[in-house]
Amino acid sequence: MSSLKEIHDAVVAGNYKDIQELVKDAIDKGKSLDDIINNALSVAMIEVGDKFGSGELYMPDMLLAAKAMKTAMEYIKPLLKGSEHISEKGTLVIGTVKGDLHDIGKNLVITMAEGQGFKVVDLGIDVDYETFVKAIKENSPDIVAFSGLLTTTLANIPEHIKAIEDAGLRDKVVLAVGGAPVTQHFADMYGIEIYAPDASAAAKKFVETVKR
Ligand code: B12
Repeated sequence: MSSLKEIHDAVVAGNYKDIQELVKDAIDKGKSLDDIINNALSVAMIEVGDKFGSGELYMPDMLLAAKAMKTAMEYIKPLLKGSEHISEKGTLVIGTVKGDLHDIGKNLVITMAEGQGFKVVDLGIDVDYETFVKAIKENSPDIVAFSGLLTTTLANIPEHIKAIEDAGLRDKVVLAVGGAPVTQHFADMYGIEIYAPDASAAAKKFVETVKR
């Protein structure tokens, strides 16, 4: 079995105990970190979601898969920082939108942005409008990013933007949005400058934005 397939299967099975060993093994066999993240770990989480949606897996399975993913990233994160070349620095404020507790995708975006030399202010999950506004005032970020996985809570995005506008901060930051149900069309609808379907593409767009 290929090492990527083994990592993928371990995440789907929620096998957080062996995951770091499998990741180490894949790296030893010459797999790139990008390959491991995008073609094994992320793909596995999408599969878990699909299986949850179809009733093949249950909530405890999802939690175990999430734990396996996090455990893998704990191993990968320090390696990523050392290996990526630092092209440009900027500040990113990021949080999962109000009402939403998903943070795996957000944390991946953070890892990739840090790998590109960004200073990241992580506001965590279930972040309310005022917390974003306060963080912008305190950190003067180049980019403010919303992560959202639930269609219900993504409906709060206009309120998030309105709070930033009301505080007179909208023209001081570039906004970004992402998460499984988010599309380019969604971003365009609310005048959000950056959308990316995955963490690598997100980090690339962040770098392009601060270069301008
Ligand atoms: C793991 C998981 C959980 C875990 C979360 C653990 C954690 N710490 O995050 C737990 C078990 C807690 C959970 C709970 C729930 N979940 Co859930 N969950 C998932 C699952 C399986 C995977 C999400 C994930 O981590 N994906 C992997 C990461 C890497 O992908 P990602 O998040 O999309 O992020 C990538 C990109 O989107 C992008 N990105 C992400 N953020 C950003 C931000 C920016 C700025 C940019 C540019 C890019 C970007 O880059 C990331 C990396 O490549 C999804 C299924 C799915 N297909 O998404 C369901 C899913 C999102 N959950 C769902 C549901 C319904 C729930 C619950 C309501 C279940 C319940 N009945 O209680 C609760 C909600 C709790 C709450 N209030 O938030 C539904 C949502 C349906 C919908 N359309 O709204 C899904 C789609 C499952 C399904 N098929 O039904 N969940």
